[in-house]
Amino acid sequence: MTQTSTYSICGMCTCRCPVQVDVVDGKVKHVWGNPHALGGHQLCPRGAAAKTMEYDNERPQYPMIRDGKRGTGKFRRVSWEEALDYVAEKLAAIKKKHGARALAMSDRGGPHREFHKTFLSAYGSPNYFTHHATCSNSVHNAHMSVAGQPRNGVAYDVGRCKHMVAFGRNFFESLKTNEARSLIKMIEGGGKFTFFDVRWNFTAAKATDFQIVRPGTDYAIVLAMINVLLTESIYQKEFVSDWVTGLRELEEFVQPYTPEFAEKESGVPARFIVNLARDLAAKAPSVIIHPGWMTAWGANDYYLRRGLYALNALLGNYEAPGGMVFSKGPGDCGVKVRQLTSIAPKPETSQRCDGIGDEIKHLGKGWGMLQKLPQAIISGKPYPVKAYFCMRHDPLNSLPDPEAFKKGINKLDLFVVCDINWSEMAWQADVILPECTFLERTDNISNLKGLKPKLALRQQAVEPRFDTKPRWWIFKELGKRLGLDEYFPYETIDDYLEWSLEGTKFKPADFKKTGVIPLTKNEIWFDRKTGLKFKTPSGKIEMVSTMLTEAGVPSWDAYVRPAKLKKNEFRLITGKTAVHTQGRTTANNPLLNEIVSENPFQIHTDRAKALGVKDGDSIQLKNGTAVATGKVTVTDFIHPEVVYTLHGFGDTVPLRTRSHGKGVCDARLARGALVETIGGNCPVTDAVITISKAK
Ligand SMILES: Nc1nc2c(c(=O)[nH]1)N[C@H]1C(S)=C(S)[C@@H](COP(=O)(O)OP(=O)(O)OC[C@H]3O[C@@H](n4cnc5c(=O)[nH]c(N)nc54)[C@H](O)[C@@H]3O)O[C@H]1N2
Ligand SMILES: Nc1nc2c(c(=O)[nH]1)N[C@H]1C(S)=C(S)[C@@H](COP(=O)(O)OP(=O)(O)OC[C@H]3O[C@@H](n4cnc5c(=O)[nH]c(N)nc54)[C@H](O)[C@@H]3O)O[C@H]1N2
Ligand code: SF4
Ligand SMILES: [Mo]
Repeated sequence: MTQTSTYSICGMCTCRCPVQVDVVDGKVKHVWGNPHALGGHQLCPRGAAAKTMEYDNERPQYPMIRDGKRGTGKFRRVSWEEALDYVAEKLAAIKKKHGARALAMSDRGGPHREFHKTFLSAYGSPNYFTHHATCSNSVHNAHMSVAGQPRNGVAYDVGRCKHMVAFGRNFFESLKTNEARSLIKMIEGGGKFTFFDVRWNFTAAKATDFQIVRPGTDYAIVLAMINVLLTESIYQKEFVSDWVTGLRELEEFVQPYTPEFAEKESGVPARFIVNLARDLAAKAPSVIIHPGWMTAWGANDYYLRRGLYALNALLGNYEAPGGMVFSKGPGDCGVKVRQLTSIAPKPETSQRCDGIGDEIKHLGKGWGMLQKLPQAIISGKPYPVKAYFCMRHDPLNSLPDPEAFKKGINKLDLFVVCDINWSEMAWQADVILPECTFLERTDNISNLKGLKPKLALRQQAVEPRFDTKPRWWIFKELGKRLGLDEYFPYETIDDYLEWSLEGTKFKPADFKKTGVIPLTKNEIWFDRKTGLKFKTPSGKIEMVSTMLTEAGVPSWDAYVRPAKLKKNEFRLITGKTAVHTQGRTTANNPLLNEIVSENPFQIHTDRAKALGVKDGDSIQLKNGTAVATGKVTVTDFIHPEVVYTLHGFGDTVPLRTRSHGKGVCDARLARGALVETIGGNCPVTDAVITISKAK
């Protein structure tokens, strides 16, 4: 018997917890938390189910080319040579006829994008998209406008925080394991945690104070909290005078938004809002108003997130212990890890097909608005888009209204999917390039940013079980076929790692010992008086944003009361369960599917009575032509306007036998929400559906 342990990075979701993979005789025995990193905490249920994912045969096992009508699942097995030649020939022809910008690529974000982003740039296209239109677009863009920093430009010093406030950030189900642990510790140590949601959940259960709010009214609460801090003059004056501009304009804007006004809108008592603001002021700057994570909520979301950052600024918590701290990386430790993207040429044009940078000047180009891609493909405007490379991403399940998205896909000359699963996208693809799993491959070096930055490496633990390949190989091979070899200067992953670490004192073998390379012994703090790095034009936190003013976009917009719902109408709100990842990553996992395999719809007791349904009954859900039948769960602990369900069910791919046909696809019911908003997000929770008792 041979036993080995490899340190790596979990790939069962995007939190990327450091792991230890124990392998016996070439087979994964167990996947644990890496004892040398992040306190050696254990994994969440999904991480622990990585072994089950590895030994599941229900995944694409070799490259395939479509051999029948799109969406019928007719594919023929081909060699990697043939698949890559096919893709490269088509891409070369498309570039010749329409220019390189005719290729769009989307992915799931994160640090392991280097190989495919390099490929896209070297090919010459600016049309790179992430999944963020349905995740963090509005909060990211809001922070860029307020502080000139991306959303993750700051981390949360939860351990030392004295009062954490969150609006619908479901810490204990929508997990980031280390953050959940820190928050529990903080609460156990006497810290306060105030939570607002539209329904009770496990996070509400752990909160010291919890309020159920009317959906879409959080902005009124946030403006009222700002109002209290300013009218009672209990904000952090020294910090604000050093670092915040536009205070007078903000003060004027929030005048009408009193706690009494917010109470009328949200249902949260005015007294609660006043006391909350006062308690935060008393504990500032060791307080955090969490700006949110999956913030693709409503059309007004951008201003809600700007308001949340404004609260943090008034409480002076930037770079304060227990507040929001600047994320430090290798650069702050004098270390430069080389990335292929740094040697890739700039695309032939910077004009994006979604209009960001041209008609939309206030949003960042780095993430894009994928919801606009189908429109660009169909209209050919601003120019033809003919090919789409979908990398570890399943927009047919994660963006609202898959049928509308499919109309765009149907017009493409080439549609390539690289996945480890039979995703909804893979099922529609022209070519499937199956990647090997995270346990079977080594990826590029990633940064664990924070007060004590580290380098981390996902390292191969076992041999691929099928004819699948890692991304570093796939994009090098595609690049070779298109004459782009020079941008992939390696033959093996070890060559690549050597290249990446050249100029540092580290070697790839250094990752073998513990899986991570610490870059500092002590925490790194910037000087709060002189050293804060706000990358706005003024170098300050801007309550009136120079960038927005130049783009003709107001810095603050009036609170708009959510539309009144008719009888039988509900707002469809969705979220995560602790045992699944998003849509298609784990729904078919043998172990996790056994624990949660369906998504009942939760509604309030009074509404259930009015509809004549009781717990466990079947209901019909309708939004335009989208109709579905699901099971109802009745509870007192949800806002009466809301119907809540778990995201990611209603799988249409027959080869996923455990998840196929189970539950209801929320994305299909969110018809009509495939539009842009001021923050670049899809207004996912603005979808209104009609419910009746199923016949
Ligand atoms: N287990 C698990 N963990 C995950 C993930 C996963 O798929 N599974 N995904 C990861 C990813 S990519 C992300 S982005 C994060 C997401 O983490 P979260 O941002 O916490 O996102 P959700 O799970 O969508 O939870 C959103 C919460 O907001 C509430 N909500 C909706 N509308 C409103 C409103 O108008 N007001 C208020 N106050 N609340 C509202 C919902 O009821 C729900 O409880 O989770 C991460 N962690
Ligand atoms: N209605 C509604 N919509 C939502 C949400 C919601 O709560 N409600 N949540 C939103 C959020 S927060 C997010 S982040 C998005 C996520 O949306 P997506 O990014 O589309 O998430 P997944 O469905 O997990 O799809 C990721 C794809 O990557 C594949 N994959 C996993 N691991 C690997 C790998 O190692 N290599 C490769 N090549 N592929 C891999 C999976 O099989 C899956 O097909 O969804 C959003 N959409
Ligand atoms: S939160 Fe869970 S699934 Fe995500 S990386 Fe960590 S252990 Fe893996
Ligand atoms: Mo997300």
